[in-house]
Amino acid sequence: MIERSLVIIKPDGVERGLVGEIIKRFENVGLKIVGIKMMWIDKRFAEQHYSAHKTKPFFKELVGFITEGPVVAFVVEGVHAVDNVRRLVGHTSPHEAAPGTIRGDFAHISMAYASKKGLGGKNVIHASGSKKEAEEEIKLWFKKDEMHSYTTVHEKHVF
Ligand code: IDP
Ligand code: MG
Repeated sequence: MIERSLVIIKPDGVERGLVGEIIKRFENVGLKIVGIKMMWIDKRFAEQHYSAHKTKPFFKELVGFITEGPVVAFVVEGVHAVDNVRRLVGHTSPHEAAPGTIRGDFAHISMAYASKKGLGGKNVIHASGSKKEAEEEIKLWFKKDEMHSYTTVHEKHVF
């Protein structure tokens, strides 16, 4: 039941100075950060990360968006981490994301609006969509020696 999930603060989130705000939300619920780094990924890496979306009409714009500035990538660990992280992140389209979620609190655009403008949907953050996706994404983004095992003070009460 203890899972790991990949989170990426996208270039819009980094440029808006939301890194601290966002990380805090995962720490607040007792999820544990086991790896973290800033990266400015290139087109090839972005295409690999979003390979499941290769045939989507917004693929090129999405790759353009995720490579337009540096991102902060981290791996969180905890009980049902994949679902819990998605719950904190909120709906893909910020205009449908509930207040209290990261996308609902820090953005309001819709994917329809982004597509109409010919842009990738700027929704601040990425989170793995399933356990399988999490495993693949963590392998792509993090080397084994970039991840750490340690005990947090929360674990006594949260895990
Ligand atoms: P997710 O990030 O919530 O898992 P996905 O469907 O996997 O959502 O889409 C990946 C990313 O592609 C979204 O986070 C968003 O940035 C972008 N995206 C999704 N749908 C659209 C669209 O219709 N137009 C433009 N960009 C989109
Ligand atoms: Mg997804």
